[in-house]
Amino acid sequence: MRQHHRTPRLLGTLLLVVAAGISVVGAAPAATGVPVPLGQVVPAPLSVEAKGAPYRITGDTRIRVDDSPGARRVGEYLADVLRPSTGYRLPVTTRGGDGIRLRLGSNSARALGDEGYRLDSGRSGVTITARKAAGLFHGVQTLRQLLPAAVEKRSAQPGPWLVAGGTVKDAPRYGYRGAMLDVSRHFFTVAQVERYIDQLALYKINKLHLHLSDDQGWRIAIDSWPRLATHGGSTQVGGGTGGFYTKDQYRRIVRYAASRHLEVVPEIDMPGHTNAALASYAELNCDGVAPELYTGTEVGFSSLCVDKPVTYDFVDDVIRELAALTPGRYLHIGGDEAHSTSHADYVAFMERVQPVVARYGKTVIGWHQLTGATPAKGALAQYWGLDDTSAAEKAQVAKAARNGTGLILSPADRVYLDMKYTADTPLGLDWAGLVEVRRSYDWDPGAYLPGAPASAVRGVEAPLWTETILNSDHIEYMAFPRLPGVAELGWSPAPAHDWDAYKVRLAAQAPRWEALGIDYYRSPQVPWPAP
Ligand code: TNX
Repeated sequence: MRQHHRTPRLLGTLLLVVAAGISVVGAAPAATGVPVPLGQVVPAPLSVEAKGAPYRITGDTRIRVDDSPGARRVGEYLADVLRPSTGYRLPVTTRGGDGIRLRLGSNSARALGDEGYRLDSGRSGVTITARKAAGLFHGVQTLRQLLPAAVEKRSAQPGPWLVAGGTVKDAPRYGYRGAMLDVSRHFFTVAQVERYIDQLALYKINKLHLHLSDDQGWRIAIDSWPRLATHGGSTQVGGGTGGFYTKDQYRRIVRYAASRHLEVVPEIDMPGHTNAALASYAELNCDGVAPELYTGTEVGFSSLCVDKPVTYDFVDDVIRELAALTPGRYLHIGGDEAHSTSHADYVAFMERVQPVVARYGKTVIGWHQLTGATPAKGALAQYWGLDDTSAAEKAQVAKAARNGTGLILSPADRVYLDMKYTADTPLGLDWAGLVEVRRSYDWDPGAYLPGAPASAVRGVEAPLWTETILNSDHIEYMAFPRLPGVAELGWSPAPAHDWDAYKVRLAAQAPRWEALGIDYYRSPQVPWPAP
């Protein structure tokens, strides 16, 4: 079965996978002799050609990696996924031969870029080829989805473990495919963050944005201002004990994310959303009086004191220490809902703070209100408006985009994972409206913001604000099934976008989530298999 035509120039040609969903009916057969169809993957790959006999993983299978640390690490990761459920030894070796092969840097992979890969499957093996370890890692996520859902279980399952024959060529539409977790409104432990990272990796998300400070809590240790964490981190929404990451814990999150090929984007929200900092140090307040800690959910009442020199000592210290902990390119400085800062003060503040980020070697990201000031050269603006955000506000963002500011799209009435699905959703908020699964998927990032050039769009991000989110079950119920759709918007070529095909591929993911213990919302819009 041929699902599309061979494309002469892979990356230049946006044709492709409308076909990926078409031949797919129903969910993945649970460990029968019928392999998962090659196109039944989320996010939809660039191209899929089903052909020839399947590969069968057996007790003799070896994972054969190139002799490089990056390839070996991906091989060990794959072995960790496959060993418990298959019960096989699956040694990782640099010797050639049949089996699962992970190869770096061949000619055919070059065209697929830093995150792309090619997967060839046939009787003698599965070969994943990529230019970089990140591509091998994404190829391994595809391989996981091509195996029966039971492969995700942590105890031995019967199999058989077949991978359909053929070729997948794949590369992302956007380089920025993010998810944000608000660890300020409610604090989440390192283990909870790592669990979410694993779920994001499954869908080829490559940025984890951590909202590390807000009115309700400061969550990262800063040595030069220790009370930020010890006092500012001591509570959360609802009055619980909160918490913060020590520098070592933050480094652990960064390392774990890197092992899943995600880059951490830390955010310190300024000049508003700063009550936790203002409560920790009286001198940061214009009147020199520290407010009480705050455990409610109102926004827009706090501001750093833009006229005070100490404010910029504080900002410099925080950005310097956070930049030193963060190997990634970006540092997010918030800038949203500064309702208690005058416009002139906001502009003056951003003029002074953006160069500090640059001085410590990072690129600024700000919420799109940053476009009301002058975004620094190279800065990215994260758009969180709605369909009915005013034309003037959209025009301001579009104008910045035409002047070179890159855009990350997080429209709140599409991809805010804290919005309720329906009026009955027990968790979440509804200020941006109700966001069912189809609504969150059915839009095009390339054509979303009127007047913004498609080339300004760097990608998409799904934020999860946590005013109502207390634990991993809550995170998962709000993220699944919307998160995989946002991941597909960020990864898959525009012509692959098709709700009717997508909803069938999405439905086929449910047995995987069940095997992984991921709680999810069984939206009536999706043709789920029986549980
Ligand atoms: C708006 S979006 C906020 C957050 C809230 C969120 C709740 C944005 C940049 N700011 O402070 O947590 O709504 O949905």
